[in-house]
Amino acid sequence: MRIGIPLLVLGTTTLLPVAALAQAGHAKVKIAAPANGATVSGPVKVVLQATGVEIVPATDERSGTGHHHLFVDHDLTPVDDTIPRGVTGILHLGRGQTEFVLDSLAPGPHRVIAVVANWKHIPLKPLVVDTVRFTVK
Ligand SMILES: [Cu+2]
Repeated sequence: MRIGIPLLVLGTTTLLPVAALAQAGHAKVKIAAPANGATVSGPVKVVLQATGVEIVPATDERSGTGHHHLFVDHDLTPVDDTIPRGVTGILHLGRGQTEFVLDSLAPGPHRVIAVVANWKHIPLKPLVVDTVRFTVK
């Protein structure tokens, strides 16, 4: 028994790959820039950091992966539905990008919501989401 327990603990630790963490709901996204509450000059570069999920092009149909979406001054669409295309204020970073430059934001307050969705453009569950509010000078 004294030998068996440490071996069991070691085995459990080494058998937790990234995909398992994602499925366990540990995937997260953070909008690293702009900072929440910041006042910035345009154009505004949005920088995204995802953990627990592999960010890939939308053509990559594997579980444990996804691509970023930005809702710019736009509310989230229903989370069980496909994120629409061709809608002003909804951006698919479908080539697996982790940065996007917003070059036409008017001066004033803005809100950006980042959501990671799978190759079908359906948000991952539990939601992998972050929000920042900032002001353009
Ligand atoms: Cu998409």
